[in-house]
Amino acid sequence: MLDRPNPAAAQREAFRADVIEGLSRPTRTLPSRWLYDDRGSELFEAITRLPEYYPTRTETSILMEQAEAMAAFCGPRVTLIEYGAGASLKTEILIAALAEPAVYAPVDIAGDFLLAAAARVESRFPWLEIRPVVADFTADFELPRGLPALNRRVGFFPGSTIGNLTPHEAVAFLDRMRGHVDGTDAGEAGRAIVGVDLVKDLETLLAAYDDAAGVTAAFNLNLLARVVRELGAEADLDGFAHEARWNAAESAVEMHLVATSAQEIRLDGEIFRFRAGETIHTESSRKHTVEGFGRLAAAAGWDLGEVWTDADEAFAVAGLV
Ligand code: AVJ
Repeated sequence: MLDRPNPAAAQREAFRADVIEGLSRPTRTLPSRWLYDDRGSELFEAITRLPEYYPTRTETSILMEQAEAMAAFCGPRVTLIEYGAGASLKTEILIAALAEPAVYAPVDIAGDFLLAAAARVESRFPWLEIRPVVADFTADFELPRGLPALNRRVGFFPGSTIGNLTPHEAVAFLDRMRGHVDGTDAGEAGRAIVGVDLVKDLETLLAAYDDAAGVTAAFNLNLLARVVRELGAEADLDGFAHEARWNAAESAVEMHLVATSAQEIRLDGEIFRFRAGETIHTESSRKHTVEGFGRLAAAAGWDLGEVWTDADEAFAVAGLV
């Protein structure tokens, strides 16, 4: 029999390598992308509906109010390239306002998820040409040849996912996106629409990542549960607690798993020891100012063309030109 690549096994080994590497560091870290297994994705969906978690509902209301302006910003005959196709509800608000014809190219690493999202969008917008792209948008990737260019390409990156990237990674991402959208047959320069969560009072920020119902805690602890469930590690899940912290130097809300007493995690013959109070850093969610985001965009060759915000300026949707 031929050797076939086994994506599930490859994923598990990548997860194992990240866990061993991350727990071996002096500051223990687990990459936030492992938060999103099926259970984690479900918990994140629940987070977006929490009273304390303002970003999703604020961004959605900005899109609803500004859909016409954003569609005008895209222009006629647009190819909309969405990075990470998990946000189809928000995408549908924008697509509904676009002029016909248009092309929608959702990019996502999870093929099943991508095709399900594409099918949903297709049933609602039969006039739309849909070209799903299976790729890891956090890595360097090329758009497939033959993706229609029509008049203009617009990169769409909602959800404030840009906040999970370091400034260096954010500039690299924005630069790569510019490469994807520039240079169509019609010669129009590309554009982008990016959701950015803004700096605000600490009470609001921390509550958004430490809700009263404990959903964010369950989301964070699920990562350690995965280490036990999928990698066969031994750990006391009750010995770790969720914590949201503000890192002023990085302008980021961080999620940590704090050892509430001395703890050990055993994995593959290694023992990772924690003193009481030691933590595993699981996510950074950077908060920007409009000016600060403008500087990141400028470093990637973009200008801030439009900035759409809510009345409280809690969240911004930036139109890059
Ligand atoms: C999906 C990355 C935008 O950082 O706000 C929500 C993830 N983590 N609560 C965010 C998250 C904890 C979310 N992003």
